[in-house]
Amino acid sequence: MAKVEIYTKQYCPYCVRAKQLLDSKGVAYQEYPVDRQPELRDEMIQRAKGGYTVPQIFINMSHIGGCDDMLALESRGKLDELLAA
Ligand SMILES: N[C@@H](CCC(=O)N[C@@H](CS)C(=O)NCC(=O)O)C(=O)O
Repeated sequence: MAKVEIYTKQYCPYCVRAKQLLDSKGVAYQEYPVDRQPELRDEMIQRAKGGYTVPQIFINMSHIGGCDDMLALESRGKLDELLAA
C-alpha cells in the first residue's frame, strides 16, 4: 500500500475534501496538523517546494500538490495508479 501523507489545518474545506476522497477509497494516511504543530508548517513548505496552502499531499514521498491537484489526478484516472504503487 502506498505511503500517503497530508498536511492539514482543522478548519480547511480543501483538507476535508481531500481526506474524504482518500477515506472513500479506504486509503490510510498520515496526517500532519500544521495548525497544532507549527514546526510542521516549515517542513511542509520545504517539502512542497514553497507550497504554503493546505492541504499538501505526498504519495510515496512524491509531492502531489493540493486538493485540486489530487482531484485532477482522480478525474484523469491516475490517482489509483499512484495509490497502488
Ligand atoms: N487550490 C488549493 C487551495 C487550498 C487553500 O486555499 N487552502 C487554504 C485553507 S482552506 C489555505 O491554505 N489558505 C492559506 C493559509 O491558511 O495559510 C487546493 O486545492 O488545495
